[in-house]
Amino acid sequence: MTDQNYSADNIQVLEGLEAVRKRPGMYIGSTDERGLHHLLWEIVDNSIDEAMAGYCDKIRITFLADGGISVLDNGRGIPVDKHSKTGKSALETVLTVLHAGGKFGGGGYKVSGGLHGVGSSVVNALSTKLKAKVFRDNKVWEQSYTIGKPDGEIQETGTCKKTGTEITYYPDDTIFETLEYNLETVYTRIRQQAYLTKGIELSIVDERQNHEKSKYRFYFEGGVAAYVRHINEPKNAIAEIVSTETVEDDVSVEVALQYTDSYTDTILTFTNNIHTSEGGTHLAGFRTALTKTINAYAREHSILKDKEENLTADDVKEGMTAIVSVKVPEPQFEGQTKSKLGNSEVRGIVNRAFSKEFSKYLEENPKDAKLIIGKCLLAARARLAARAARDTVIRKGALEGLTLPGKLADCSSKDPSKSEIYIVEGDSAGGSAKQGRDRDTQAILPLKGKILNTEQARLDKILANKEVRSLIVALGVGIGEQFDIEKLRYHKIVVMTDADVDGLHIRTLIMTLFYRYFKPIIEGGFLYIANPPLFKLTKGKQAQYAYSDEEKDEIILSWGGSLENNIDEITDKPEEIAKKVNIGVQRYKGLGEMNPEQLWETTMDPEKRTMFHVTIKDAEAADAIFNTLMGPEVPPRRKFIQAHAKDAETIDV
Ligand code: 0RA
Repeated sequence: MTDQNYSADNIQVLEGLEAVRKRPGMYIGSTDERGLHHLLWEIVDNSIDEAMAGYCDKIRITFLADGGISVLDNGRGIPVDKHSKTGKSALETVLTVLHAGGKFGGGGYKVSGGLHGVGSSVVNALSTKLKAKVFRDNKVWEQSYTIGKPDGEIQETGTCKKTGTEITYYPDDTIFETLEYNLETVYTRIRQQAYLTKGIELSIVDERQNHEKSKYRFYFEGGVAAYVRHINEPKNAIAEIVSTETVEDDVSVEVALQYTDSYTDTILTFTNNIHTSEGGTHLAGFRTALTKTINAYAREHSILKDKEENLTADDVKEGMTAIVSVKVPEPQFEGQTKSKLGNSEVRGIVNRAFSKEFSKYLEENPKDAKLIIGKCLLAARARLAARAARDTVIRKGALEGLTLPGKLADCSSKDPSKSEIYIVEGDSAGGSAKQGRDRDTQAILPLKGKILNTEQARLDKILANKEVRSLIVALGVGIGEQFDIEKLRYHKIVVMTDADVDGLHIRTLIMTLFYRYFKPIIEGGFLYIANPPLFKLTKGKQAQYAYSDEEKDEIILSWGGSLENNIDEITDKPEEIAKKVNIGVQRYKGLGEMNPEQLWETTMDPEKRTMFHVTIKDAEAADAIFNTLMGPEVPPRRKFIQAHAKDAETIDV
């Protein structure tokens, strides 16, 4: 080594550190809570790499009382002897040179690309202080750093029997917006890592001040199968967990899968323990294998008849939970967030490995096979029925021939910006609304209250419903490919339903319908919810409407208060006051109880009314509620309605 080399090396290091501190986001994504956690993942990932290479089975993360975070493993210990060329130890190189991590991987699996694997040097650069301790060759070695620069040479500080590495760092508060680690976030990530690396024990110790002291240990003998069991805990499994573990051409493949009676699927894919949220070749290989194997089995056992179509990839994944975890020596990450695996050889490897194991499983477990395929067939039938239903509505021109529905009481204005349509629940409320409205600008379309009663109705069926088709025709925008927001006939679409469970039902249905098929209408701000009163209060000739329980009580108190002298006893209970001073309290159970004038005055008069503007977020929430309402099990649905009926009256405003 020459001096020249050494100083050139050092200059590089200093420039590297500076670059990281200047643009931390480039290296760790952000400097908020996420970025702060990223530091920990960087350090822990190195220990996990050591575990994946087979040299380490325990990792402990400690949140120290003094604000530091320490990560200790029982691996081989990062080498501390000086490299002949650079004059630096592997330890110092790993901690000071950008992207140095992989070079010392010594085989093993090392991750590259994306934000992962940028290396411990980035953590060092973004920490006010970092201390490394290495247990190796019966000796303890220590070196400390300040803002990424070594405080001095590495020191031998004692003897020991164990091997391992301990990194303790103190995130820089001038870089990070917060220094508070979120234990839940840490648990989730660490639990996942424990599932993905069989036999590894990860523990998390919290010694922080102002925190409850805690220690958690994560260890899962079962690997990815245990992960599937964990995810399926709240669900109803219909078959056993299938799992495979193979190695081909240095690519290791672990797959675990289990079917449940749910309609949604959860497929998580990992490459070298990193969640590949955009999927990639491992996912493609898995899905091909799954579809092919199930179809082959179903044909062979005549469950699928000759003339029947093959099950699609979507049919076979309904209700499935699967983990696909591959370890690839040189992963290529692609995609927008670099979380899509690109290695093409992995597709075939996963496909072969899983096909073989899965067909063996089906042959050996005919009962499970029957249940699984039965479930897939059901999904296929629903898909075909949905397509047929959708075709009847969406088919080109299907709506064109239709004239405006007879039930629609249209407004005389043809200017959409001045026109409103009230979608009203039930014919009787529709009648009041028709009489009470401003005919120039307000159209009324009554919808039958019971359109949503079909058990397990899919939205496609609802689309084929006559009532709903009337609505679509009335709006004028078409649907599917023909949708054209420019043709919208009303710039205010107001959903006016009763304040009860049925009303909530219809409102949820309409919001979901718009969310899924007419999103631009919501985005354009054209969808509203009417706000009818809940009470009418009368006292002599005075009358006032209340739109909430609180408002009703306020009115009673104010009226009662002004007549205080007439009350013998002092009370602040609104019901008692109402009785004592002869206030009439009429609760409106439905819109139908209001006469046309009342409906106009309280709910429809643009000068006086209040309405809730529906945002995409509201509609998204409605969509989620819709899924629960339309779910297969009746009891949870009922429970949900009971639990939320009251909230829903107020939250989605
Ligand atoms: C390269 C070589 C060797 C160990 C490690 C890396 C290593 C790195 C980290 C990072 C955190 N914990 C770690 N443990 C080990 C040792 C090579 C040998 O002993 O032959």
